[in-house]
Amino acid sequence: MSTAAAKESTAPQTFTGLILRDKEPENLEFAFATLRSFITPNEQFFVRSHFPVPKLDAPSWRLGVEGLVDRPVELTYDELLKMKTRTLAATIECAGNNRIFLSPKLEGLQWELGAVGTAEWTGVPLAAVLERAGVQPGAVEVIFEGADSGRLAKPPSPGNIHYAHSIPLTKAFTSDVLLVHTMNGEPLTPAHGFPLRAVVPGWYGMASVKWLKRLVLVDRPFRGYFKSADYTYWEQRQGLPTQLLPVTENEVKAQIARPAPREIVAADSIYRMHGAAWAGEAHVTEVLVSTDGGATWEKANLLGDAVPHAWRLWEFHWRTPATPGRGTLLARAMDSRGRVQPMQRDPHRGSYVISHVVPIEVEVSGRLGGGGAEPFAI
Ligand SMILES: Nc1nc2c(c(=O)[nH]1)N[C@H]1C(S)=C(S)[C@@H](COP(=O)(O)O)O[C@H]1N2
Ligand SMILES: [Mo]
Repeated sequence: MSTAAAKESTAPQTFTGLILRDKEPENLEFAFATLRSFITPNEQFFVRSHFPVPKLDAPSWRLGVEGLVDRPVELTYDELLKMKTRTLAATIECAGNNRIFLSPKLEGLQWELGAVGTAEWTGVPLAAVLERAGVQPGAVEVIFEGADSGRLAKPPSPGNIHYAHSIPLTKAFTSDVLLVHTMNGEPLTPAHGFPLRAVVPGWYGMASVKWLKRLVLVDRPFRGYFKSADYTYWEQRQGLPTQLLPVTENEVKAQIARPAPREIVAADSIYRMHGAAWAGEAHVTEVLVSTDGGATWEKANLLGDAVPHAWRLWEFHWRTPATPGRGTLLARAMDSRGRVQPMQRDPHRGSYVISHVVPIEVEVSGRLGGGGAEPFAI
């Protein structure tokens, strides 16, 4: 037999790829129906990039800390790796997740359920880096500037700009905001922000700036493109849209992983439904499931332990109807702040923060046996 004979490989039992939402720049969605564990493997973690991935190499890369600081600092990759690290699990959800469910259709990437994932992030607390530079009293925000850039055509066009976002110092000095170099135990991949990215737990993904280049301390809220022209919504007062506000913290939300939209499930059987729920800076206290289109609700089992800033997996054993036909499944979360996931879309949120309960339509079939997703590890 030839020594060159390649090992025969078989397709894995479960889908491990990503769904392509845009080719250039590459934007990839996690196939949410394949949710099987609390941690999303790196190869399945969604990718959201506005510009092409910048080519950065660790030896020449630097992180600058500038603006209202006592001493501007420049840190190398090796210096950052030597600093004391903190590791935590956090969920990142893109503010455009679920956009495909909106009607009428809105501009932007048509994410279904998978512009969300949970990783174990390791990095240096942002506070430690800010302390090295010494933050001056007048500073109120830190701007994260990415190394990626491009031209945005939509008027009024800012021309060629870098991706940038900011957080207030009150958030920046909380211990969970990290400058991350390691994702699920591996160095960041280029798509996820190598060599260094911010992770801002509890906030929508746009604040977790990848390919960090500079931290800039400023004395008034940053109103750059991605905090004024994009990632904003109209605040309503007395029935008037009074000002454009930036998208910040995650809302409370539950999603159904299985059944998937239009999945065919067996009639007259027990189907193990499962999914995840998250609540940004709060924690999920309850997930309710309706299998009759919202007429009645029952409690789902919350799995594992509550982890701050991370999703909570849940399951529900559904006795499927005896008669074949269309079924509508709903999941609804509540959190420790008393927030209840809304049933209806708030039209004032524009094309972001799509957090209302999304009905999942399934087909109940008399021709199938069994049903439900395999149990998974927490
Ligand atoms: N530099 C930079 N950082 C960025 C972005 C970007 O386009 N450029 N996209 C943001 C958005 S909108 C999201 S949802 C998250 C996605 O992180 P991921 O690609 O690692 O999943 O990165 C954020 N950080
Ligand atoms: Mo995003």
